[in-house]
Amino acid sequence: MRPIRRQPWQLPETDVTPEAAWRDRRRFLREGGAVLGMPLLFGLFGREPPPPEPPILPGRYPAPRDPRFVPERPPTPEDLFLSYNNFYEFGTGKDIRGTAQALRLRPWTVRIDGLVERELELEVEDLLRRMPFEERIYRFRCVEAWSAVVPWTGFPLRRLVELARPRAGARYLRVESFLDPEVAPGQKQPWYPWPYVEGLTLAEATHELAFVATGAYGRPLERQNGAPLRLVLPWKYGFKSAKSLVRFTFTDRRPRTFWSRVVPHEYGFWANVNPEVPHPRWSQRTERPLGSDERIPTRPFNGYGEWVAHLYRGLEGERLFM
Ligand SMILES: Nc1nc2c(c(=O)[nH]1)N[C@H]1C(S)=C(S)[C@@H](COP(=O)(O)O)O[C@H]1N2
Ligand SMILES: [Mo]
Repeated sequence: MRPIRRQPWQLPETDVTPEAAWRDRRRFLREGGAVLGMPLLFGLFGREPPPPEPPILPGRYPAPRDPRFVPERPPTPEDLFLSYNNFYEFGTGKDIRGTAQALRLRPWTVRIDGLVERELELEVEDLLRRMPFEERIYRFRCVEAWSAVVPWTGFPLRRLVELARPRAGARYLRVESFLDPEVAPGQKQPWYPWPYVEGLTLAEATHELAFVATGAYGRPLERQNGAPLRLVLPWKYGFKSAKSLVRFTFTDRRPRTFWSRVVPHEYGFWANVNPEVPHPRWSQRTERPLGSDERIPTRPFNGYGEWVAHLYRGLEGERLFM
């Protein structure tokens, strides 16, 4: 269904700007810009450009590469990684790079709470300073059947678990993305259960492959890719790798994840990659590497089965693959 067509002088709610910006625009119009036409002007001046922010710990990049993780395919071209994104906070399409620039990375407070020895709240720079950085080139497989090969920089998630010191009853780690509808237009859509939440078992969170990325391609992450820190779980579908995290909670209950709440029969808790288990609306047998038109076979656990298959022994009754 299409909404009634808007008149040119009517703006959608999302374009409402602070008064200061609006006054400047009025002055601009008065001073002769009006001939360009209203819609164009609102498009160009609807948002104040945010002041630039210095990158976070730029001196830590590039980090030494872990030679255990070198996939057979070359990395995805960086410009594609930076411009073809999934980040519903900023829109449902793949072209959210521009919109995502509104995200402010300072202050960025990270909370570690729940069943831990001592709850922590610290600025992202303080957290990252305590972590050893390395580079890992991982395969990345989106549930929509496109894939990438990405040189991430960051640290094993296990290091963060060690810092948190979970108590005996903790069985799951729940992660939460930022919540700020002022900068993230997608979060004004009330039919989504914001903020974005993901979760994994503690056995998964402390597994050698579970990674927290703070950078990619040898420099700090850009906002559209989940700055300042995100998960990377290369054996699971991409939606498990939650972006722009502000909270890590240790709990005894399986977290209700964002996508499992939106479409429970399509996106479950485990979401391990498996070519034999189709999505209800498409096959998962093959994938399209970003930047190519060919389709290549998808592998169980995205090719990381030797590393992770043991995590799921005894769990065969669970819906492990979607
Ligand atoms: N907070 C948040 N994290 C998210 C998403 C999202 O919409 N919001 N999308 C997920 C999906 S479906 C994918 S495929 C990857 C995409 O990561 P990329 O854009 O860096 O390639 O981010 C994941 N993490
Ligand atoms: Mo995805």
